[in-house]
Amino acid sequence: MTVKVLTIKEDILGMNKAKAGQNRERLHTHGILAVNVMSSPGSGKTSLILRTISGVKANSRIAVIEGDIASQVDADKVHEQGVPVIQINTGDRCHLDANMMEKAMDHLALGDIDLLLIENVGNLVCPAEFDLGEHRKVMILSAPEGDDKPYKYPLMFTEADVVLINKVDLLPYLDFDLTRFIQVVSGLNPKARILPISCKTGEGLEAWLSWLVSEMDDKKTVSK
Ligand SMILES: Nc1nc2c(ncn2[C@@H]2O[C@H](COP(=O)(O)OP(=O)(O)O)[C@@H](O)[C@H]2O)c(=O)[nH]1
Ligand SMILES: [Mg+2]
Ligand SMILES: [Zn+2]
Repeated sequence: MTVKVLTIKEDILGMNKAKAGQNRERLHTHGILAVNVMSSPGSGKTSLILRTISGVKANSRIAVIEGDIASQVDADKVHEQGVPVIQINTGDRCHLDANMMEKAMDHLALGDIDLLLIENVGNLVCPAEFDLGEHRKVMILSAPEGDDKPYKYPLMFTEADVVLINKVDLLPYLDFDLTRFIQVVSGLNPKARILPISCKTGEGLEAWLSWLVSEMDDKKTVSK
């Protein structure tokens, strides 16, 4: 019985991977950079997306896919910024998958998008396992969550291209050891870019935005 369950899980991930490949191909055709933003609930995914929209919308066409178990509160905030947004309600699922991503893409004018930001369901566990067809994975760990999370949720940290440490404006009130955290994450994932930010004060966001713009430029060059 146990072996059967493992087989099913492998099949699900295998099928997801195949669909993710199709999504990536479709994004590539349109020269779109897709970024999957993952974190626990409340770490600052929506805040980062809103900051990113104001940082790049003058020069780039953005669209957003919002993943939540229920509600459209985050999508409403993005919509207020005049950016196309699709809300996926996952119901009983605690992560987005490539099928959901495909359905959301069906409702977007892909020819009019340079950057597709995807806010995954708030969860530090399984979103890291499901490829959506995105090009880059970004994870946010907010300082109040504690500096021990890379030990407890290593996959999320090893999969991420960028690890953003959000809410650094709160560091004076916390026991979060920034130096140790950066050392541990670098040990797990030497390629990850690790950037301390505050979506409240704007600290560190320039480095994040310049990484994103350079990724978009690379994508455009590759798609030509
Ligand atoms: N102090 C502080 N609060 C923040 C920061 N970023 C987000 N928040 C707050 O954290 C809460 C959750 O943020 P949200 O972006 O909705 O998180 P999400 O659930 O990951 O999308 C909100 O009350 C935000 O105002 C930050 O850098 N500093
Ligand atoms: Mg949110
Ligand atoms: Zn899940």
